[in-house]
Amino acid sequence: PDSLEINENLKDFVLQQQLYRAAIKEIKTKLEILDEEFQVKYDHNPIHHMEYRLKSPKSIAEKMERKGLELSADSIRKNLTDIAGVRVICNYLTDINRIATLLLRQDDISLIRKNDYISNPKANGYRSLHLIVLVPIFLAERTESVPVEIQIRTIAMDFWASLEHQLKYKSHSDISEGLRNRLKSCADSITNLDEEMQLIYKEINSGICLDE
Ligand code: 0O2
Repeated sequence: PDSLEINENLKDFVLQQQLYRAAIKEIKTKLEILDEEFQVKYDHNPIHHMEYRLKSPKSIAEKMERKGLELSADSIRKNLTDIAGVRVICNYLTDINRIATLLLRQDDISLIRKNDYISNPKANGYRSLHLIVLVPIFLAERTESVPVEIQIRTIAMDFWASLEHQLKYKSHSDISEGLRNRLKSCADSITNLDEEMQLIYKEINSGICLDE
């Protein structure tokens, strides 16, 4: 490619990155507004914290190759829906659906895919609610619908997923069956923990549980 073409490709790439960053900002603001409303109304924050990431060009290229897709801007735009990622770490189990429902109810948000790994955990024990949504970005000349992957999980689920991800990444060969079983058993303990913390929260907040 000549330098003009490289320049155009680069410009296209930078513009695309800006769109995905804008989409992350929109989702971040929407979620912060919901969280603040809950704080004011019910003295409860459903969101513990959020994390954001733009998929790196290297990860984009690897994923396109893995899926056997052509590495062009057009094909990336059409096929990858997780370039913009927002992770929402909630305090309690019930906060997850509450946040998802309130976000999806908004007029300008449309759901393109939902993977509910909480109702249906993955075989390794991974749990999280994944939503792929489209959010409109208003530019000077046009409006673009931009996909964002939102992963919603509790602090406990996040703890497990972060460590499991690191362990998988660090071990260069496949993890043995024994270790896989132990990781799954940690995931089961975490499920029990989440349920128990939810019950404790509910009792304290409905006044059933009195101080001894
Ligand atoms: P990164 O770096 O976190 O973005 P695909 O995205 O095509 O591979 P699918 O079905 O479209 O698969 O997406 P899925 O399974 O809904 O979500 C994929 C993302 O969820 C992963 O992103 C991880 O962030 C997370 N995830 C899914 N399964 C696991 C798991 O078993 N353990 C952990 N720790 N995280 C998981 P990426 O792209 O793999 O990586």
